[in-house]
Amino acid sequence: MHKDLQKINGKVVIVGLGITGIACARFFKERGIEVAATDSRENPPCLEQFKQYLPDSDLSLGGFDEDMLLTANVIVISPGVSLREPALMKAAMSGVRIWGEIEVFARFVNARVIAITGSNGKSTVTTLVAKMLEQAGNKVEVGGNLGTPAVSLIKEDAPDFYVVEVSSFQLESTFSLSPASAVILNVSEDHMDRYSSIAEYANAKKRVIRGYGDVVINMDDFQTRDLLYTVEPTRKIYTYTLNPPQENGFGLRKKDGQEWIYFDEKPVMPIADIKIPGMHNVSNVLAAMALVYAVDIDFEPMVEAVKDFAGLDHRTQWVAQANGVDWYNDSKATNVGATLAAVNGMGENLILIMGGDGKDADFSQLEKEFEGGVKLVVLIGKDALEIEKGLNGAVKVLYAGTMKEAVQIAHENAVSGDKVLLSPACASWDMFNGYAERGAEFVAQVKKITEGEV
Ligand code: UMA
Ligand code: ADP
Repeated sequence: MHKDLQKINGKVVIVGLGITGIACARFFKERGIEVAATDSRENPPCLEQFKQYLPDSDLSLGGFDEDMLLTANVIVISPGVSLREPALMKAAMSGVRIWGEIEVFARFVNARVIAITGSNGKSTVTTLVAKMLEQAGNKVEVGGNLGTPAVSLIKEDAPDFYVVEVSSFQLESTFSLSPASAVILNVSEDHMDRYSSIAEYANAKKRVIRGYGDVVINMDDFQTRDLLYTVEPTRKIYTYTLNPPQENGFGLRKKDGQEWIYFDEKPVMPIADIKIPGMHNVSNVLAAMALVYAVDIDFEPMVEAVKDFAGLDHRTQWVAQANGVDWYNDSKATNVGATLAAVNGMGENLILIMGGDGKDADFSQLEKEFEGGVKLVVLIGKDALEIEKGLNGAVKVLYAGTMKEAVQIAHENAVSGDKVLLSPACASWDMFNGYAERGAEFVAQVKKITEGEV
């Protein structure tokens, strides 16, 4: 029997019945462990699946069941649930162990792990790393915050690598993960409705580089650059930067009049061969290269994978051109840092559709950054007014009640040479079931309104 199954020696109580909760419930049930579950919601998304796969298990809904939690040998929490929940604090204080799903993954994983966190760029880098490893002939399982819960990636027939995107929510309750290589891509404000400060949020992210593996450091972000001095001297470090590379690092240099990616003194590829737009994506490519270089992948498969990679949907994705106006879907920009990266990469004559659930973010940085390049902001969603306050009169603002109306307003105001960009800087939950639904609705409305136009 696996040593961690022996350690559990009793019941696992799952907290939260979203996709993580159901994956964990099934994981333990399949290994012969007694499972129970509780959720603060009356009707959590995976309730029916739980009833189907675990018909005999205890279930308590509409609040975290303190009594059930106190009977647990191990509690497994979902990322959407904070460790600060009073019922969980009480259980922890009475000695019950609390593991997040990534902690379960870390204990049972049977191959090398590459782990990626950061405020922005995680999904892009995670996907690119997996493609580079596959290009080099490896068998790879990829998931985590990207969409497939990490525990459900674990197969008896082990792959060569697991590549996991991990969020700060997941890292809070993770302590045994020791990735072969790991990175914190960047730290900018997000999830301020969950954390008391950006320092607390950054500290959660820093848990990704615990363990013994190699560490990849972004030298262009002051929050991550400092890791150089805090990582144990026994660990191998690889750096990356949009400036000339450091020793053992990836960076950019001019070669024959073109900007090239270099590793140390070795030219790797011209950045003109990268399909995904913007300098933030060049930074993402450098991060992915450093992560796989650390596990001994050659330059050739790295470069092949980069050249092939057209990017993920909903990330600064070109949608249509009509009447000389280009439309872009960046629905995945769910915080201010992501929207700023997209806006900076797009240049001038921008009409921006923004808004949604702002997660208590500070929108005042937008004022300075939008001046000049952005000609109109169309606001939707719950925190539209907060964004207008943050803009402080720097840009013209119009309000829309729906995505359809927002697209109509953008269409009426756009002239040839303009770009319309959906880059909300907010979560979507107030109006949609996630960023993908929001992006799909935008694309559908754009297609409808530009139909017949050339
Ligand atoms: N919730 C309750 N009561 C509960 C349990 C959850 O109200 O008892 C709420 C949470 O506050 C949250 C929602 O339900 O608003 C979903 O939470 P969850 O933990 O059940 O989420 P899952 O369905 O398991 O999905 C999670 C990640 N969601 C979150 O971290 C909120 C997914 O990331 C991830 O893809 C999935 O696990 C697989 O790992 C989504 C996300 O928004 C895309 N992540 C944040 C981000 O990227 O910024 C961190
Ligand atoms: P995540 O998984 O961290 O949300 P994604 O790769 O899905 O990251 O990209 C989300 C959005 O963040 C993109 O639409 C883009 O606007 C922005 N973005 C991507 N990479 C970066 C980066 N390195 N720095 C800043 N913003 C970025």
